[in-house]
This record gives sequence, C-alpha cells and structure tokens, in this order.
Amino acid sequence: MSSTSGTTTSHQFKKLLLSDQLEFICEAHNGLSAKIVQEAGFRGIWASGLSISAQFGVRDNNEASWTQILEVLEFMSDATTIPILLDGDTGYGNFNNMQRLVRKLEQRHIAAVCIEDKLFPKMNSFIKGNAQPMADMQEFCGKIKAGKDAQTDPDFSIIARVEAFICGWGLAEALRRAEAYHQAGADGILIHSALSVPDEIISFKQEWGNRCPVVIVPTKYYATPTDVFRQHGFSMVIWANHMLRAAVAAMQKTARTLKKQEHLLSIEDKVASVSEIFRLQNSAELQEAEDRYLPKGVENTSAIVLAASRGYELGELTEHQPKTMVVIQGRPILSHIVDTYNAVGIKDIVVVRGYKKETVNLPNLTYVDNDDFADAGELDSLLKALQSRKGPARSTIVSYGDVLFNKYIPQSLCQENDDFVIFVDSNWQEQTSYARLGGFTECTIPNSRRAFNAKIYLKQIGNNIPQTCIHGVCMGFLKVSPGATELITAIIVELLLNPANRKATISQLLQELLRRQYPVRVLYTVGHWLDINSLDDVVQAGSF
Ligand code: SPV
Ligand code: MG
Repeated sequence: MSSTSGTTTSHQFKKLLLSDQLEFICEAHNGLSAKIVQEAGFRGIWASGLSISAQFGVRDNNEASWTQILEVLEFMSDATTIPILLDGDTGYGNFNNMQRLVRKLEQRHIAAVCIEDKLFPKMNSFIKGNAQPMADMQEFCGKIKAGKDAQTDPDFSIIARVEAFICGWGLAEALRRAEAYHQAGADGILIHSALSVPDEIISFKQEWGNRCPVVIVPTKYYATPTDVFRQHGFSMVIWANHMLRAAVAAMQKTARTLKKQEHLLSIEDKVASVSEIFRLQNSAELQEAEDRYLPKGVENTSAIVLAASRGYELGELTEHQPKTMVVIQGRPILSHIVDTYNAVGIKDIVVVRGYKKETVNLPNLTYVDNDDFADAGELDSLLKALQSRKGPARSTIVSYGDVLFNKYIPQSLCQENDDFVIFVDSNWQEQTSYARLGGFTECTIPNSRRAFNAKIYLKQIGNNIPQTCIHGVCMGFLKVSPGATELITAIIVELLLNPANRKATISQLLQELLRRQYPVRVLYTVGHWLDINSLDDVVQAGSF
C-alpha cells in the first residue's frame, strides 16, 4: 500500500531496517489491533504467528492455514498505511511454497516476511524449544533465495530467523547459519532467544558485528533496559505479542466481572466507548459515502398532515368529526394516510387538528392544535406544525388530511434533493375538485415523453392561469428539504404578518416562493391520489 508519505510500505520498512537508530515495531493480529498500533505512532507492525493463531483460538503450530493468515493480513493492510512484517513461520512448506507466499504478500502490500529455520509444522519457540528440530541449513538457504527471486518489488524484505539458541545449538551454530542466510540474500537476521537475560543475543551481536541488520524479540528478556539494545547496535526490536496479551487480560477481567455482577455499571468506564469503536472502523467515511451515493431514503423524513378544517361539503358526515375522520372502507381517511406514510417508512407524522379535535385521536401521531381553525388557513396550521418540531431539521412532506394517495407519491418526493418539490397531476381536465386544491399549474415542460428524464420546475400556480398554459393541477403535496425548513418557516411568518393572508393556502406559499425566485421542482403523475371533496368522492374512495 502506498502510504500517506507517498512511498511504498516495503520502502518504508527497508528504511526502518537500515536506519542507524534502534527502531520498534509492535504486534497486531487483525485489522483493529493493526490500526491501534499505527495510531499509537509505531512505524511498523509485526503480524505475529502466535497472536494471529491465538485470536482464531488455535495453537501456534500451523493449525491456521496460510491462506487464513493471508486473509487476516489483508484486513490489517487495509486498515493501515505503515509497513507490516509477516511472521511467516517456516514459509508454509518448501522453496516453492515460499515463492507463492512472497507473490501473495506483495499483492496485499505486505512489506516483508520473516521465516525461521525450523520444520513445518512449526511449534512456538517458547514451548519445548530445546526439543525442536532445525531445518537443514542448505535447504533453508534455498528457500531464502527462492523468496528473493520471487519478489517483484525490489524493496520487499526477507528476514531470516535463526533458532539455533532456541533449539539448544549455541553461538557457533547461530553464527554459521546467520552467515549462510546472509549470503543467500536475507535482508536481515532475527536472532531469537528464550533466556530471561539478553546474554545470547548480545554474544551473537558482538560476533556478528554489522554484517547486516539484526532484529530481536525481547519477550523473555523483557527486563533488559532498551538502552542495552541500542548500545549493542541492534536494528529493530519487536514487541511481539503484547496487543494480544493486553486484550486477553482485559477480556478475562470484563467477562468475570459481568458474570459476577450481572450489570454494566462497574465496567462501562473501563471499556472503550461504542463511538470509539465506530471511529476505529471509520464509520464517518461510510456516512459521507451514503450521502453521496445512496438514493435519498425516507429515514430522515417526517410528514405534516393538515387536518384542521371541518369539510362542510360532506354535510352531515362532518357534523361530529372533521373530514379527516370520515370512515372509508371501515377506517378514517387519516388512518389510510398514516398507513401510506408508514408503508414507505415515514413514522414521524404531525397532524394539525382543529374542528372537533378530540375526535382526531389515532395512536402514534403527534398532534398540534389549531384552535383558530375557523378563521385561519392552511399556512397558519403549517406554521404551528413547523414550530412544534424539535431537534435537527428533517425533510418534511406536507399534505392534506382529506387526500388519499398511493405510496408512490411520498416515495418519489423523498428521492429528490431539491429544497421544494411538489406533485402535479397532468390529467387536470378530469379533476373536478381542483379549485379546492392548489389549483392549476404551468411548468417549464408539459408532461410528455420528453419530461420523463428532465428536471421540471413550476412557472406559475393559481386558478387564473390561461387555459392554454395549464399543464396540470397541484395535488397539495409539498416536500421541503432539511436545509430549507428554516427559510420556509420565516417566509410563512412574514406572510402571516399581513392580516389579509390569515387564510393563506399552500398555493399562495408556492406563489410567494416563485415571487422570491426560489425554484420549485415539479414531479408529474397521472392519478395515484384522490381528493375527498364530495359525497361522491367518499363513495369513489371505497375503490381507491
Ligand atoms: C510470534 O510472535 O509468533 C513469534 C515470536 O514468532 S515468538 O512467539 O517469540 O516466537
Ligand atoms: Mg511466530
């Protein structure tokens, strides 16, 4: 992977290995721990065989297959930009397997691999090290050569790990092997020791001098001051398993506490917050991408249903209840409206009630009362609804309490990003009740094949438009984007300051938007809705 500094990770690793200071790399065993290591400031990662097998819950004896290790490496590489040195055990086979391994590592932007001179399946060096057989030295040299020949990136490094001390063969054998591996092309030597003091590795380094970089793993001689390693000219220290061991200790403690206490109170402050996990997973990036790539969903959309008026035109039917509560097919009109909104996922529904408000009582709705309903108009109700809402602005669909509609209508409105979007039925000649609605509209293009893919905007709206200009009838739906909510509220407030506008309608609001030159997007439909304006409509609605 190319890093933020513009160089490849293999190049960065080479530089660390050859640097004239003591460098440190730290173990990680999955994407998350790799990211944590990088964030701590480390300039390299040790993909430990012990830790990766342990996080799988298996032994460090090549029980996890090499392709399973490769998958973990891919996550680690994806999560970071610093170099990763793979603990490649014995190379997972002979020279041939080693060559394939190197090619696969390069494909995954792994900077380097370390192989040890033991036999497959290997055993962790700290378990009966003395009894472990070593690889044939020449065979191991062939494996190093094969790996170096397989790499296509000149900076890819191969570290040869000498297990002579671990297996009880002593300094002379360690030096003999290290020299052979160096001659075979190894970029560095890892000299390993299981003693609790650094004597073996120091004696090795004193004899070895500076023939090539020497890497150490002070897991067992952990009490040694780091300056001792510096003074002896080691190149790199690997903190080989401490992320895994830290996690295990924390998990054991947490699990025991939870089991015993059966509540979360005493551990909440001791564990990472959920938001910290989201941060490590880079959730913010996905949120941004969703905004860019996903069609706008309904999850951030609310609805306002204007249902304050009585609806005199229905006569006796509205004597004891407003029109929105007139029963159609066994349920009030409002219940049908709520179902349609719910069907597209819109749950947050504000209903403005006025006439016989106590009869408007369906569950799961937010009610706003307009007790001035007899003297005030739609905009007065809309303003009350807008002002009642708390929290961050959301998309809002405004509709009437006596209009039935297909879910296609709110769904289409939600897809559009424009600040103001309305629906226009182009089949206006068949609409008998247009006068009651927003009235006639002229748009930038009439509904036609050409209009199908075009963005269409409102040119004028009202009931005095010349017949030849009419493109449809406004259905009373208005979608307002979150960004335009404050604006629309301010415009309504201003309109209502004039007493002449006391009974102003949605149509007048749209006229005002046009007057102020705000674009109002138009979506065309033919049908998909029904305005209940007469007893005939009530009957007709039964088959809607
Ligand atoms: C590992 O981390 O898997 C190692 C280092 O190989 S050690 O466990 O010390 O052998
Ligand atoms: Mg290992």
